[in-house]
Amino acid sequence: MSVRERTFLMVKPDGVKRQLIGNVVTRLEAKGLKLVAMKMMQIAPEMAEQHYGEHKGKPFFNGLIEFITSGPVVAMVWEGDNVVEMVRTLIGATDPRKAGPGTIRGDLAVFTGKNLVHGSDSTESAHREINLFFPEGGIYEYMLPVESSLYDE
Ligand code: IDP
Ligand code: MG
Repeated sequence: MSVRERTFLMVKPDGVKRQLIGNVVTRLEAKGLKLVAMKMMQIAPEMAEQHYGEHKGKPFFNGLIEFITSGPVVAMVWEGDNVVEMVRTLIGATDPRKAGPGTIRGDLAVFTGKNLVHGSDSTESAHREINLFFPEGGIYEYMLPVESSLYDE
């Protein structure tokens, strides 16, 4: 059995306003990933700066903080084998013009500053981001009836 992981996925304000929450969730559900936490919220500037701390000082940083705090987002935790890498693959490249067809950004977005979703880039980032967005916990454990059809175990 490979390692069952968790990752943080967020539908950004552009995705909420474009009514693509369901589209994003459907793609991950259809893949066989398990949704274990979800909430709609508006991110405070301090939290946004913490979340995107690695980009502080870059030319797009201020615009990114303004954008990510501009409206509600949907924060989620997904679980599955190698889910961190798998979700990044399903999301596609940061620049939607370079994101492959079949990916969320490749299929649904056209501009880097409005690329619909965020996904953790490593297990360390996932751990940090899940703690930042779900400090109260509220992450559920349950079995999917399809798990025996998804995994060889
Ligand atoms: P990622 O979301 O694919 O992990 P990062 O490089 O971590 O991409 O950048 C975080 C977010 O900052 C991107 O999703 C995008 O919204 C925004 N961003 C990154 N690079 C640029 C840029 O060159 N111009 C404008 N926005 C950018
Ligand atoms: Mg990133």
